Amino acid sequence: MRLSRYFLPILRDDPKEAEIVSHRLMLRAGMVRQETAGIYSWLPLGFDVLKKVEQIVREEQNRAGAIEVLMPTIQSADLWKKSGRYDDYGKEMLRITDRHDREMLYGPTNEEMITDMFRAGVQSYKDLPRNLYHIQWKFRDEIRPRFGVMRGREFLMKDAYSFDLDEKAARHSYNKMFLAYLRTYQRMGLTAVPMKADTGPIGGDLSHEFLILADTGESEVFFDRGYLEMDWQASNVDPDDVDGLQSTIDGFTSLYAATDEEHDAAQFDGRVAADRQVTGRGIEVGHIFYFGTKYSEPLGCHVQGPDGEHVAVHSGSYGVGVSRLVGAIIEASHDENGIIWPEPVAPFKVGLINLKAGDETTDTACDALYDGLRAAGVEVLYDDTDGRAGAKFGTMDLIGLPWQVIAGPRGLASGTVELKNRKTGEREEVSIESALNRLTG
Ligand code: 5CA
Repeated sequence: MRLSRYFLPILRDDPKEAEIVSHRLMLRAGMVRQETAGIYSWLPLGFDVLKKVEQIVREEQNRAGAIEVLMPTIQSADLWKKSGRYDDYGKEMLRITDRHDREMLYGPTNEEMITDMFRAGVQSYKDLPRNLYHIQWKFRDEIRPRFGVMRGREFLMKDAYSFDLDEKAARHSYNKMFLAYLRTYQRMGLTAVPMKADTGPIGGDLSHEFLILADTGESEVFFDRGYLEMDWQASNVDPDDVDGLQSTIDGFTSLYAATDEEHDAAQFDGRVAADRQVTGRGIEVGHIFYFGTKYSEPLGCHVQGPDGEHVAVHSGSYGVGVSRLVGAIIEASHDENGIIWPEPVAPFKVGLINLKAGDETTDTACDALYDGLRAAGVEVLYDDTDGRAGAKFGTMDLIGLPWQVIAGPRGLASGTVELKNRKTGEREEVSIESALNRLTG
């Protein structure tokens, strides 16, 4: 992409409404625009990251055996009245009346709808287990939307729902999602710590939140340092091995980890040596629940069991805050100059800076780099504008692409360009060919 043809409305100054760094950087880097309280447009740079985050979530859900569907954003109130949550949800639910005076709502979550969909589509225990998910916009009329996309009113969530014959099978489905979550966050460069959680309005008796450490997080967290040392990708447990997976998950959850809601200071001190205690703040990037038959009973989601009896299916729901993750990744990865994207979610891998647009040698070298990178499938943002060098450097650092290639007449006179790593700040003078080799290898 040539910057001269892109839409990147950079802000020079810090927007005063932004209280936390990710919100400030997302506005300054032209990633999002607030349309009204807690509701954002995603501009090209932000939308690109959102799609990459979404795709990692999707791949790990599919790997865990979940099947993608797409449910609507607008729901009828009827099912919510059956489950009893139409009143429970209170003012957080955006209620709408259609032209026939029918009560509708903008979905804050989809337990009711998916349970009804599943009920209509299955008859027998042979149709179990299943896990269906979608990635769809939600609306919650939060009292205090704040921190940009971190606590929005409209936000993108991945929500998966598992259906099983009994509690043991449902726990296995829960464990599969647990593992998928750890892999998902790690692929985005995040260390997410699983913590036992309160189930709130979703209900149920087994629940974990996944939190990443950040000073601006909304929850206070207390956990064993061991969580920061675990490598979730390395766990090669067979996800279909029920007992093997359970013991892997037991291992992951054996160390102390709790948010302020569940924290027990005496246990923390008893179980975790002082030099291994981590306390701080965390951002909740996912939340999983096992709630048994809470929705299948009132909504009549039964199957015929092996002995011909009718049994209510056991369910869980599994949420990932997809749009929140974009802000959370920035909270975890930035410096005083701007964002530092982990490569798997970077909007472009390379930022190519032409220091003297219009100069024939520099243009030719940049074109060769641009074409060479694109031919190898590398995403590159080419700053081909005639701006000042200082402003160009500032913009590239702000938008945080992992690599910068800086080409100007001085270096090119001796056949070199500068290769800069955004994260480490390391710079190297290399030939055009070796820059291409390094970035396409
Ligand atoms: N039905 C369940 C699981 S599918 C559910 O709704 N869980 S939740 O309420 O915990 O939300 C799931 C995830 O969505 C949260 O972990 C959080 O990362 C994200 N989320 C929740 N509320 C917001 C919000 N207002 N803005 C941005 N992300 C949010």
